[in-house]
Amino acid sequence: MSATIRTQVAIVGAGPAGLTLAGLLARAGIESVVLENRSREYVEQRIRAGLLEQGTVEVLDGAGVGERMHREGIVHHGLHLQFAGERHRIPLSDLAAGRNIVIYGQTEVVKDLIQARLQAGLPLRFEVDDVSVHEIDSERPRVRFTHEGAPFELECDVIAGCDGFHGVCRPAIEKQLQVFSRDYPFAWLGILAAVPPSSEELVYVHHDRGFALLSLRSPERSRLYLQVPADERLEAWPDERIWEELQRRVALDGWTLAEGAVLEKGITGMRSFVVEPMAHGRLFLAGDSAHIVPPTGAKGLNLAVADVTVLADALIDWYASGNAAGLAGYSETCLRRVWRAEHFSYWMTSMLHRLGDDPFDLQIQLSQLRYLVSSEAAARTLAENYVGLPVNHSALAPR
Ligand code: FAS
Ligand code: PHB
Repeated sequence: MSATIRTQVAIVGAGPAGLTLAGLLARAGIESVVLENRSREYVEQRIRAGLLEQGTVEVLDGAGVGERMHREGIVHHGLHLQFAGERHRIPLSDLAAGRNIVIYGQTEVVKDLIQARLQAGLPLRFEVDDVSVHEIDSERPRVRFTHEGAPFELECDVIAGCDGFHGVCRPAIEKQLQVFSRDYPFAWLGILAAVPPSSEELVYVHHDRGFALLSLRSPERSRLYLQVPADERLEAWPDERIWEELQRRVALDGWTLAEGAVLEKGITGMRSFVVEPMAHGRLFLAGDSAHIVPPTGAKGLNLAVADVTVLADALIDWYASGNAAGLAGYSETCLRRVWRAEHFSYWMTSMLHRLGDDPFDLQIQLSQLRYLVSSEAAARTLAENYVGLPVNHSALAPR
């Protein structure tokens, strides 16, 4: 016999989307229960995104978790493109109305959101199992799950499917969805290294051996990526080989890449993926459950936060005044930003990665890169997409 619990919004998934949504709703006095199938330790240690758009920073401030982000986050006003033995800076803030980006790992964002949720004594259950969603076409949807061996039924008004690409929420409405997708013939091998970054700002490297990216997590921790074949195995990449390949791809006269102990390494597949619509009945998908971008544009985490800002805004209106227009328009509103980020991520990925052996591709890429570093209009296109379009903040407006 299941125990029945009740809330206003059931949130499946405690990643950036689910946790940010819970925080925004709590600030507006709307109850939610967050259900996560992994342990707290697992979700807090899962190394993923590293770069926050200014809009994301503002939303996290609005969710009440900005203090450590501002203290430890590193503000960047530019990035570098490297190709054909040259390195060129793109002055992002100068080109994008003063907007900037902040280097602050997704692990830290998740830790801050979990800490705030638990400190407020609000419901967040880790290590739940057998999650399933039901009655989403009714006004009384419910989520069934087990926790610590006991069965539960969570009655709610709305379910937020924030359970990522491999979750259970999108499959629950897959018959109502149109899928758009593209898989890439390469992946990223990423490392976290105990060495100060050799470049203060990010460097995106186009090289005939393949793409590389120099990023960071702190003044003491570098985050670096290498393009590898899509089916590459991590075992084929001992640390020595990783550093040797990075040195070959990022070499630049008068500059050296410092090496250090590899603390973590992993391979991330590359795909573009969108489902339309992002909602059906009382189930609303947000973040990776609805869309995936190749990480070249650093959009995944930022899109997830933008989705839940729209959803929070719509829910606040609905609960406050019965106005369901925001919920009815949720999918269309999110998808405008999603497709803009999908194109930008596809464009950055196609421009910077080795696509194969066709010399035509290489010439087109070099032409695009040369145009970007010689035309202010071209560079502005990259800058305004990279720092991100303003996020609608009405969800955070004082009530
Ligand atoms: P998430 O996947 O982060 O969160 C979903 C949560 O739901 C997880 O905690 C999961 O455990 C939980 N869940 C799943 N099934 C469940 C179930 N049945 N019941 C309950 N809970 C369930 N983006 C970037 O911008 N830059 C990057 O460098 C970058 N690197 C990445 C590397 C990897 C390996 C991956 C997979 C993604 C990367 N991303 C990157 C994208 C990533 O940051 C996502 O966009 C971001 O995590 C999206 O957040 P959520 O939508 O919350 O999904
Ligand atoms: C990261 O630091 O993890 C990072 C930065 C920029 C990207 C992708 C990943 O485009």
